[in-house]
Amino acid sequence: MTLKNALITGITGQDGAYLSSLLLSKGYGVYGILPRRSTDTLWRLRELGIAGDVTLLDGDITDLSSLIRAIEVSKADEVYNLGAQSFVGSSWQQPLLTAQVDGVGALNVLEAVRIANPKAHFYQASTSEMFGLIQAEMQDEKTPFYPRSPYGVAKLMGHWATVNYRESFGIHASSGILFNHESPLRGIEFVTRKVSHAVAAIKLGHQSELRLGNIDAKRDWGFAGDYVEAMWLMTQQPVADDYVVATGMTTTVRDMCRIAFGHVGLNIDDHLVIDPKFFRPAEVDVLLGNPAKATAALGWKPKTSLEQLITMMVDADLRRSAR
Ligand code: NAP
Ligand code: F7E
Repeated sequence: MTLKNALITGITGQDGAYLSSLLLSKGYGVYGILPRRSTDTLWRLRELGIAGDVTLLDGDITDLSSLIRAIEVSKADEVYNLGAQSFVGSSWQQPLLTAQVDGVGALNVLEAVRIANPKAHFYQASTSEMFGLIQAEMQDEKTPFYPRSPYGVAKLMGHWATVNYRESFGIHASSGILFNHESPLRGIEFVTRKVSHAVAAIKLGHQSELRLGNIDAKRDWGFAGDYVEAMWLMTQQPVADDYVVATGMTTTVRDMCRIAFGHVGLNIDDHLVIDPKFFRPAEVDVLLGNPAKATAALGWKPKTSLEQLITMMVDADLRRSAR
């Protein structure tokens, strides 16, 4: 018998897979929205061995009626809105789609909750990209936002819609302002996975160089498996609120690369090529989060160091490439 039911948008993404695994381990019935795609998107759920344990419902966060139906069918007690066009780089090429999915999409999910089950607890996947051009050396829940990409702008709408539905309708709606989190299930277009994949391929002799853009950018990187625990903890609180989830450490892309290359005994200078193609129209130079509120109120702390994370990713890509 399942204790509670959860509905996850973005269930086929990195966080959707780890969150599903966490909720299944807690005895939840896990349902996910599956947007229509012409290619197979279930590889992450398969890699975690849980593809057969979740129930997938046709739907899209740009389609309100599919969301209402999904909340009704799943009888969801908790709704996690992780669905997004999440690649910052693409958001300059597809700003309107990004706004529809990441901004209006979040509003659609909130509306579906309000219409179909206003008692459900709601989680919104907000992001450190909302801080953009940082207004404080260390960013926390009180730091003013200054997004630097169409992605950051769209996510700000989702964030404020969450706050507004909490204040307007009393919905238990929390916004997790999560800093970058990575894993072996990260999409190949994001820099950590691009690096781990390339390092494995170079080590195995399948390629010789890695082309990157701005390696001076600094990010506060954590492990996705740790971060989905914070999402769940937010929806368990008696009162909904917003929380920064981060490690409190920041590292340049260059130093992250050094960890990856060093792990397999390669020298970064022999393989790294700077390619202007990967520079962005406006950059977020540095992000550094302060997770003190999440630690105090939720008892959440990151468990995985950057070294552990990057070596885990390189090892996973070595195994995949060897296969
Ligand atoms: P991800 O791997 O890119 O996953 C995004 C998910 O959203 C995929 O399952 C994707 O499905 C789905 N999706 C895209 N368009 C959709 C639509 N119109 N309707 C329904 N689903 C749709 O992203 P992630 O890293 O797991 O991140 C999860 C969430 O957290 C995202 O909202 C992201 O913006 C946010 N976030 C991520 C980070 C991070 O560092 N990872 C940090 C802060 C916030 P398809 O694969 O079929 O397109
Ligand atoms: O870039 C620099 C790039 O694409 C990190 C998403 O999950 O986290 C993610 O957004 C940094 C940037 O992540 C390359 O310019 C250099 O400064 O891995 P990324 P992101 O843009 O920080 C936030 C919190 C989210 O919410 C997003 O959904 O690395 N960089 N050279 C590069 N980045 C990429 N992708 N590729 C390069 O070749």
